[in-house]
Amino acid sequence: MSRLVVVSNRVADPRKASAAGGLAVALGEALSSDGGLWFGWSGIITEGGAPGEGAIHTRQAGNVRLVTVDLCREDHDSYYLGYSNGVLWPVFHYRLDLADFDAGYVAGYRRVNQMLARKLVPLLKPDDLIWIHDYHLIPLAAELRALDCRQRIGFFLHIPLPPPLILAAVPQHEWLIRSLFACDVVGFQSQADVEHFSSYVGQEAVAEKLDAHQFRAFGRRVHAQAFPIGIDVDEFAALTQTKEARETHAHLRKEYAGRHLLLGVERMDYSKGLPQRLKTFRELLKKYPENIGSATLIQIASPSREALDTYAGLRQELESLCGAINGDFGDLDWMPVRYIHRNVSRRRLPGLYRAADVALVTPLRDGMNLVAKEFIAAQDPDDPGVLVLSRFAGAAEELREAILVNPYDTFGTAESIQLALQMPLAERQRRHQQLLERIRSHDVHWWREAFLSALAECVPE
Ligand code: ADQ
Repeated sequence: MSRLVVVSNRVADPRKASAAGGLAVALGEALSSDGGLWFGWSGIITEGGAPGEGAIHTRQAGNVRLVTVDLCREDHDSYYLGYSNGVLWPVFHYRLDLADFDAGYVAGYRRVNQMLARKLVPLLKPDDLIWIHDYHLIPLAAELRALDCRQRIGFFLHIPLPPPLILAAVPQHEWLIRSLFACDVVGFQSQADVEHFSSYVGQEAVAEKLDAHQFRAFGRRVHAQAFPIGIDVDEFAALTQTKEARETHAHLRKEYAGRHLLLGVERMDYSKGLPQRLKTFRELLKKYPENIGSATLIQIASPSREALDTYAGLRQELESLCGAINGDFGDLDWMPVRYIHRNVSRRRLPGLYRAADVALVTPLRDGMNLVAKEFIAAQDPDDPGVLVLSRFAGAAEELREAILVNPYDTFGTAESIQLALQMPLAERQRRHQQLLERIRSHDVHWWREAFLSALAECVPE
């Protein structure tokens, strides 16, 4: 059997429950079942090191070998902060207004991808399956091929792929998509992403569509398909029974007895629609005053990418929105918003989800959104909470029984939240059962097997 080699920007010990970050959680699940090699950046930034060079570290974590590489400050700032998170992240989330097209970033992005390729090649075995993840590493497959790497290579994009005219705003768009054609399989989160890929390569690269999943362009053939990522449903459901989760659940249910609890959980990121959500919650209190004194929104937004100005600005905006709602509507014995700028431990999170009557998962754009799936898995089937989900999350393609909303429409979304708060038990149960079936049939194991089977079955050119 071929060995699995996973390459991603960050590497985590799969044996330890991960902190925030859907990718780390999902990859840990995928690798620990058969073991393999996990390769990426160590998270260490060295001051004064030479660009394009970095020390390599190796350690064993159960059946997974973790190999990581340090980055010097200059590489980190251009590859990670600059190009990955200052250009690709905003553009791929349709936020051209937030992109910083500094011409210097792409050189660092390319340099780091070249260095990672150079360090990875000597570790490879001839029949390895290489699985590269996410927007930080789009050119890596092409750099590996340039070093004569013949192994099968798959790439999975965790974030959305925007439509061609938005993608074309990135000055290096052609180079990025051409690099994907160095892979054998390219996976996306949703059918919408595949359609954007198909129209881009059709329009810009005059690609030939060979069959449902095969495209030929730039002199190579690639298999492109949607593989919607999932969670480990049984494991997550079991987590609701840990001591910490039960304590959290019991504590919240006691504190909010007779009241409604709404919940939002995410990294603090402008793609997650947090200001719009708070404005919607204000609208809910205004339009449906029966919620005053009886509905509380717990909003957990863990710190993320704070070195970037757009993220620091978002934090200030949220703090001011929360302060204004609490000031205008709060009372001595009730505060409408409890805002927490921290990570919640993974052992407590399921208890929190289970205690909530309504989850607000309302990103402006999201590749998939695992919080939506975790919320479903954590519910008590006899008395489940209701998922209010943005139609712009990749998860909305699958989770049709959620209440789908347009998060830009604060008025309409407030109406939908009111519906969710008043939904009769039988309807909550029916919707939850269908949603649970959906996340079970496309869980993280399905995701891994579907992607790796497509990769193992492809015939390299
Ligand atoms: P993220 O943007 O990080 O992931 P998401 O899919 O929701 O978004 O995953 C977040 C994960 O981190 C979840 O497992 C959640 O439980 C955890 N988490 C988030 N905030 C937390 C907090 N405050 N405390 C504790 N845990 C927290 C990217 C893409 C998504 C895609 C995933 C996986 O942006 O669209 O679904 O990768 O592919």
